[in-house]
Formats: sequence, structure tokens, C-alpha cells
Amino acid sequence: MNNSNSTANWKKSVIYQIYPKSFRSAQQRATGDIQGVTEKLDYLAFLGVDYIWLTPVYTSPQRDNGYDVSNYYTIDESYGTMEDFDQLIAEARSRGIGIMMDIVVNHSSTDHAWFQEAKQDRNSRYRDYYIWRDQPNNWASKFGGSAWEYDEVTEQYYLHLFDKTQADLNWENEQMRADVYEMMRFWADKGVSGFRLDVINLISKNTDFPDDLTGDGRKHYTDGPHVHEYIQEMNCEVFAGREVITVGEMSSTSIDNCVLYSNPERRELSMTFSFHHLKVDYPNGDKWTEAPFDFAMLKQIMSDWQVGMHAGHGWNALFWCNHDQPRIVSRFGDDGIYREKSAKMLATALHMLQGTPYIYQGEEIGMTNPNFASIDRYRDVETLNIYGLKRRAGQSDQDIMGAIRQKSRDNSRTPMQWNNSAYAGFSEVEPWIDVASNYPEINVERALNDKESILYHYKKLIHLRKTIDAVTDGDYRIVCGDHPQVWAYTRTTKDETLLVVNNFYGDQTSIDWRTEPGVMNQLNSGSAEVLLTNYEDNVNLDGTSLPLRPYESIIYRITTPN
Ligand code: TEU
Repeated sequence: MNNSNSTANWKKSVIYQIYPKSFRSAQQRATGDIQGVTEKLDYLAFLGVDYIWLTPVYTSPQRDNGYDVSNYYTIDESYGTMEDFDQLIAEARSRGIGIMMDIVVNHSSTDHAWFQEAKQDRNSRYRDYYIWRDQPNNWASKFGGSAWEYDEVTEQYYLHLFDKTQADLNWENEQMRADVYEMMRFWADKGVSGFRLDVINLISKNTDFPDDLTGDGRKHYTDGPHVHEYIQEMNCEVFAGREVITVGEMSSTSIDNCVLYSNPERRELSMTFSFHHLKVDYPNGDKWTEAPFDFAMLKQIMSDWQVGMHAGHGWNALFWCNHDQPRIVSRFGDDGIYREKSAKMLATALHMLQGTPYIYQGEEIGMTNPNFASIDRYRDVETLNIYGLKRRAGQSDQDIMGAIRQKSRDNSRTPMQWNNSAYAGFSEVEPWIDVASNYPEINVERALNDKESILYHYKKLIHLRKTIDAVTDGDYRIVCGDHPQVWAYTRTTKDETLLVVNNFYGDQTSIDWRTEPGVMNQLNSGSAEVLLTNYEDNVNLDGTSLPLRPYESIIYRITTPN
């Protein structure tokens, strides 16, 4: 963890995301808990991470697994107590690890006291903490159906961009904002080291609430009119003068906006999550269609964000996985015979970029999608809503299940695989969601005992970030950009160049350096050293072409002799 907030320090850090419901149950229950996180801190310290982003542990009816907060000041009893939380902060700190709190303030649960009071009476002092209208517009909820729900008591509709139990907060209301900042200071005073801000770019809506031409409504609330103003206010009220790092989750955003959010001079946030690179398997923008990913588009998007954010002095949060996304090895790699090779290749491709990498629990051991047989094994509110909607619209079970197996958020929510005992060492009792059946082969204990494992590869990548400045600072340039199966790039500082070459497919291929005379000259004039690869033997770099085996990935360091 950084002891100072100087850029040089936190920009070399790596963050590990924990979804505590599925991480470890120290109390041997069906759901994980905070003590379970504390129990595994030595493992995380071994891996070398600097922060843990803990997804919400506040009191919640758990309809959206904690992203529906009913009390922002208390710990949900399923996760333990405030003493457990304080102990986690202290134990983590003693290992040099900071805890980042997940702040969910685009909406609250409809069980929150504010909403409960607001819905009793149009004159309640909390009425205006939410968004009420006599008539709904045509905006869609991100979880399916209309974004408006009718309340019979006061005969108005309230807005919910997510589930109908997640009512959107009204950020136009100054008192509501002040209450949010006070709550955030409460957690900062407890000693948390950072904040992850849930869908924070959706907080400022177009208050005319116009109907949308396409019917989804996104353009009327994404990166909305006052969003930068509100985030600057939050920075001033909460972050200023404290040693905290912050990351905003930015839904359907733009590079221009993310530069504004994360350029330090603007005093908004440290960095941003964006999602365009994870929509390359959404044909025509539709998530719920089974489809291969578009590799050319992936490279283009990653490259545009590298170049654009760097130019604007912004900072990317780098990630392949989170609790809303399928497992990356099943998605852009091969979870069959090339599981290890492809998981390492994907890790390298991401971790050598500019930004702050996030590792989602289980990614570091190459956990896969579980491929559940039927809908009754799935638990996620979005998945279940979509299944119901598609079935009612006449789609066959088989059709929609294909897409659900590929895209469901539950792909990443199966219990963490610790060892090969029953329930993978997650708990001694049956978990709330099934463990993936491959846990006897894929688990932490096995990975720790194998120096060639994916886990050790991640550990090495973290070490490279900490020791080589080009990883943090180097200019990004794509190499052989048109190659149909390779994503190669350089990261260059005045002293050195890193050349990162990744074969994204299970077929062998090669790179012809003659199309890249600049790289070829550097290779020939300097000394090229292999820093990390996912094959045991190295290929010879001399000559004009580089052969690549299935999912082969190589990091070269080229230092130019003086
Ligand atoms: O997610 C925001 C979000 O829009 C998505 O990633 C969402 O899951 C996806 O678009 C659905 O297709 C955040 C949280 O990460 C997620 O778990 C919550 O459900 C959501 O906000 C609401 O709080």
C-alpha cells in the first residue's frame, strides 16, 4: 500500500477484487463472510496485491447481492459484524494492503429508510431524495422492462435504472448529496484506503426526462449534465486531504469523459472503469445473443483507450473480469486444452498496459465459466429477469440458455476454488450457488504447489509492474495492428522498450518484422531480453519473422546501448 498519495506510488499498485459472498465462509455457512476474507490475507499478500476492492457488505435485502443497500452505515449480518470489518482493515494494513469500499449511491434499496419514508407521503422530507413522476417515459431498466415503477400509495412512478427494488437517488437534491458525503467520510474515518463508485456516471439525469428515440434512454443519463460538478464536489467533501484512491465505474462512457474524470488536475477520481472492450461479443449491442468475440474490435478499443487516456493525462483501470462478467479464459481464451497457456497470455496482454490492473478472485488460478445445465442453477437477478422476459416473448429454453451460459453474471460468482475438498474449501455446507465442477483440478492449493501455474505468472506480472518503469510510464504503440490473431504492442520510455506479443488463438502463426522496420531496427541494434513467456523454451528473435505457438505470449525488454 502507498504511504503517500504521490502519483508515482499508487500508479504501480495492483488491486484484487473480492466478491465476499463467494470468496470464503469462515463461519461454514452457505454464503461467504468478512472473516473469510481476513483468513485469506496471507494468500493475497503472497500474490503481491496492494488493495482489495470489497464489493458491498452493507445491510441489504440482497436482491442484487448488496448493490441494493438498505443501510449505508451497518454491515449485513450475513457478512458478520462491524468488529469483523474493523479487524479486516487492521489485519490488511499490517500486511501492506488497503481496503477499498464499494459505494453504491446512484440508487438505494427500496428498503432504505429514506425510501420507506418517501413513499408514505408526497410531503415527506425524503420524497425528493428520489425521482418521482406522474407519467413514466419510455426508458428501459438495465435489468429488463420499464425503468419506472408505480407506487399506489402516492400515485406516482419512481425511477429505477436497475431492478425495481433499486430506486435512483436524486442528485439534484443538495441535502441528499450532503448525506452521501457524510456517509463516505464515516468509512474514510474508519481507515478505508479507497472507494470504488458504482455506476457513478449515471447520477446526473436530464431532468426533462424526455422519451428516447431508441427506447433505452441511456443518452439522457450517461455522463449527464452535472456529473463532473458532483464528482468534484464529492472530491472536495470526502477525498481531499486523505490518502485514498478512487475508481469510478463508468457505464457506456467515452474517452473524453474518462479523461475529465481521471485527469488529476480536475480533482475528480484517480481512475475509471469502462466497458467497451467487454462488449465485443455483443452482436449489434445485444448482450443476450451467443456469439464469438470480435478480435479486431477488441484490439482497436484497447488501443484507442491506451492512447486517448495517456494523451489526456487520464488513468485507466485495467480489467478483464469482475463480478458482472464471464470468466476471461472461457471468453477470450480457451478453457479446454489451452487453459493455462491462454490464461497466462490474457494476463500478460492486460498487465503490460498503462493503468491499474484489477484481478478478480479466481482469475489468478484460471477459473472458468461453470456451464450450468439449467436455469434453476442460476441466482442472478439480471439473468432471471432476462430469462423470464425472453421466455414470455416466445424464445426457446435452449436458445436463451446458450446465451446465459456464455454471458450470465453468475459465471464469475461461483465459489472461489481453494482446494479439492467438498465445495472446494469455500465452506463445509452447500453454497448458495454451485461450485464449478472442475474444482478438483483448478484450485489455489494446486496452483501454489506448481511454480509454473497461472498464479505464479500473475505474481511475476505484478513484480514486473513494480520494478520496470516502462510498464507504468511507457508510451503505448500497437505493432502489426492488422494481424488477424496477434495483439502486439510496445511500451517505450527514453531508456527502454517493452515489446509484448500475444497470440490470441489456438493456431500457430507468425509475425513478419519487415512490416515494422522500427521494431526490427530496435531489435537488431539493442539487446533483447525475454522477461516473461508462457512456453518453457524461447524462440529466437533474430531474423525477420517471429513464429508463435498457440496462445504464445512473450514480453521482451529492449535496452538501447548508449
Ligand atoms: O454494474 C453496472 C452495470 O451497468 C453493469 O455492469 C451491469 O451488471 C450490466 O450492464 C448488466 O448487463 C454495477 C454493479 O457492478 C452491478 O453488480 C450492479 O448490479 C449494478 O451496478 C447496480 O448496482
